[in-house]
Amino acid sequence: MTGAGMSQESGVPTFRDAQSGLWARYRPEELATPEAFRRNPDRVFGWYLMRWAMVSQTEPHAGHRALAKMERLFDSLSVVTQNVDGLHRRAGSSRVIELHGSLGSFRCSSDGHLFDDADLPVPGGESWEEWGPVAPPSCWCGSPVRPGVVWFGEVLPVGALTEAQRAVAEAEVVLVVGTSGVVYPAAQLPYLALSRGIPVIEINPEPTPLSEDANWRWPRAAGPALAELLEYLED
Ligand code: BV8
Repeated sequence: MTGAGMSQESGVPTFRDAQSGLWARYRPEELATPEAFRRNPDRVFGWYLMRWAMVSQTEPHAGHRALAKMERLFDSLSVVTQNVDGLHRRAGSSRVIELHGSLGSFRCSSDGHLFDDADLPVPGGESWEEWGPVAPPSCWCGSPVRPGVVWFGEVLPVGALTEAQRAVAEAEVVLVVGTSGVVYPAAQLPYLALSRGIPVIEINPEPTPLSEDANWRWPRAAGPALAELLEYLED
């Protein structure tokens, strides 16, 4: 199970890192909600377009690649991620459960059908750091296009959550990598494993609410920890 800390070494700011540039004045929780989109669609849509452009320029790191290689060592390894940056798939993982959707899947805010990202507006300005609010394009039905992510106050995709719960409940071991464990219902998943006596290992340089309950805490960054684990497993 991974969180935003899994992508930190790829240069993607974690969800609770201070926002940078123009966005420094907003907390993510103030932008990642349906109310924020209704109230100020240009500001919210601009933030997601900037984030999509940013992650499109990043690369998976050794930790993402190690998880993809572990999938070939263990045919039942699944990656349950809270991240919306698509880096696990780009690293080669195929069994990826995206609990909170994906930055790269823009969709109609009414009937949810996907919007071709080739038709997305490309704001002016030299680079995405200078991008500000951008008016969302309209779907052919007239509704504004929205990012294909799960906002705070929205339910998670039922299939993804059910699949994640099954993967955790049937696991032999659960690695929890790079999450502060404050966002529910995702944060509940390690406790589902613990309630079944399934060992939970936390990989995170900082302690979290899970640290006391996990069977083992490895205070390391995701990249070196997962690369070292892969080396050990391949021996
Ligand atoms: C819902 C997409 C039903 C958008 C995101 C109890 C039950 C159910 C719901 C709730 C509940 N209590 C409260 C709620 C409501 C809410 C919630 O959990 N709020 C929190 C803030 C208290 N939950 C919801 O709204 C969910 N919906 O439950 O629906 C419902 C409906 C209505 C009313 C009630 C219930 C939907 C939540 C999904 C929100 N969308 N993302 C977007 O990205 O813009 S969540 C967002 O936070 C990201 O996905 C992010 O991944 C996620 C969690 O954050 P983390 O991944 O943990 O990242 P964070 O920055 O916090 O931490 C990084 C960690 O990495 C740190 O620990 C750091 O030490 C570590 N780290 C740093 N560097 C490294 C590292 N680790 C390893 N290596 C490194 N190099």
